[in-house]
Amino acid sequence: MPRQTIQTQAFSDQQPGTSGLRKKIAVFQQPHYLENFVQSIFDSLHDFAGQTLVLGGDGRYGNLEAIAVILRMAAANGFARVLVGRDGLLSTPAASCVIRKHKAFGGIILSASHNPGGPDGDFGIKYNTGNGGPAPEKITDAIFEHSKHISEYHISDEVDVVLDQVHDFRLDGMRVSVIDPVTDYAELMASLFDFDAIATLFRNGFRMRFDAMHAITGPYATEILERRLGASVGTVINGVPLPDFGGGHPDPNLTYAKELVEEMLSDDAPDFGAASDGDGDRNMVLGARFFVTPSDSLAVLTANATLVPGYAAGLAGVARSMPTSMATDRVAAELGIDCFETPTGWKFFGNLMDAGKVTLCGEESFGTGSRHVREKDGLWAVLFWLNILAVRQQPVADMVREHWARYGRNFYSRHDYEGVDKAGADALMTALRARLATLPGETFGDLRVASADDFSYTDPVDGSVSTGQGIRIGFESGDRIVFRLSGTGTEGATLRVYLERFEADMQRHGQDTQAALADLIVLAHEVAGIQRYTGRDAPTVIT
Ligand code: VG1
Ligand code: CO
Repeated sequence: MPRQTIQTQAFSDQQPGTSGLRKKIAVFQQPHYLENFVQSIFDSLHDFAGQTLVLGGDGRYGNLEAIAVILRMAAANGFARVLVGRDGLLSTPAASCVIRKHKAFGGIILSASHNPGGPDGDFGIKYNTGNGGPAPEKITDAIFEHSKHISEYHISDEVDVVLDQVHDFRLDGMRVSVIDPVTDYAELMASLFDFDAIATLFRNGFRMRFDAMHAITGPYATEILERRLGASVGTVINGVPLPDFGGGHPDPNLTYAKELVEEMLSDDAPDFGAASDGDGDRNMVLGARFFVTPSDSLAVLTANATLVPGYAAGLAGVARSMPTSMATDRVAAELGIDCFETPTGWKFFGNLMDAGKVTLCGEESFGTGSRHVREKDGLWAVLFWLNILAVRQQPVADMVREHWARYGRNFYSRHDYEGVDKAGADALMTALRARLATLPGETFGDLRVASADDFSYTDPVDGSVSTGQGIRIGFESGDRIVFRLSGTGTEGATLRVYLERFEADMQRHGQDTQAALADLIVLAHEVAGIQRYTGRDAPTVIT
């Protein structure tokens, strides 16, 4: 067989505990860098000879070149078959779907999610296991260990890789099946949602805008929304995946999805708007002149799940990440189902789903998902909303206001301080941690601290413990402030401050969110010394 074993020197700098590698593309372009990481993945897996691997990415700069290298390495390492998306494309949730449907051994997804792409942008790679979900810490830690000691990798010399058409070919004895990236995923969606009801909604004049932000969801949204559900052509904007995402930042929030937000706030706004991120696992939804916070979105989906065919039998339970607002908790309590609170990041939900403990889960960062795959799923959430809207025949804003009237409203906002000095951000967290024991009982204006801790989570399924997951300060009023540092940024540090206030009084539901949280925002600055440690007096992004 024409293959080589290349001598290499380890220099992978993956952070232990993170589910993949996310770096500037220039870092990935160093000789042997990608190869080292891929070989470290393969070296961490057992008994995959003769098995199938799934492979695809979000189409960003460097995607196709990396796919070709990984195919050659998969062949040289003994995989029997690779399922790869046409043009090297697969959204993160579609990769999860394909792994599960075809009972693959695992999958490699190339993406840095919402981080910018292009020659100066970021690149990323992650491994998902046979359940379709992100590799658990056991595997990511093994990958990290291997990457520190790796001395050689295996790669085939065959370079004939044709990915622009659906077909099968042989690469050094390994079968490569180029699949349509959308088909399996679209079928799964059709099995969960009432496509006829949604199609009728569109036929009756319901208007929607979906901003794919020149990232991976364009082909998925165009096929499902426009072709299968009959939404008018042009419903999907920025629908062609571009290597640099058109110079944009494919993070579906009020700052970066500007074009969509402007239209949705205008007088002539469509009935429904949505956007997705770089790799298609997150979503933002809006009604006409109405923004739905991701935390409220999870609560609304939970409350209305039985209106959707795939969830008509009810939910086993729900889960939210710790910084996500507690709106869903009250819905779960009323439904009499469990609501789990997990650390930030999707992998914690996977165990709960595999064990059948939860059906829906979500994060405040626009990530929502369910047991249908083992990743969060942007377009799935959009279809869930459409299905509910088709049944309830109500504007988005009315539906959410009704929800608040029934369950109360959680005013909620996340303030991000992006690209701050790492040392300063670390010092801020260290200083906060040092005060945890003495904070309870302290008063700030009208607010008295009831509890303060650094969130730690014991997985109810496998008993593993994750510590240092974010500082939460709870007040006697029920208000809450959470501080944590981002684990996904590649420049400096990002401080995230999460603010939450429950409001049962209907009269105050109409209030502006930032105004409703004003005293908590001031307090967050005071208690953490944000300006002192970061030099910033205002956040970069407010959600
Ligand atoms: C952010 C979000 C988190 C999300 C993660 C991955 O992490 O806060 O909720 O799971 O991104 O999202 P962090 O550590 O920067 O706060 V993505 O779309 O990579 O898929
Ligand atoms: Co993402």
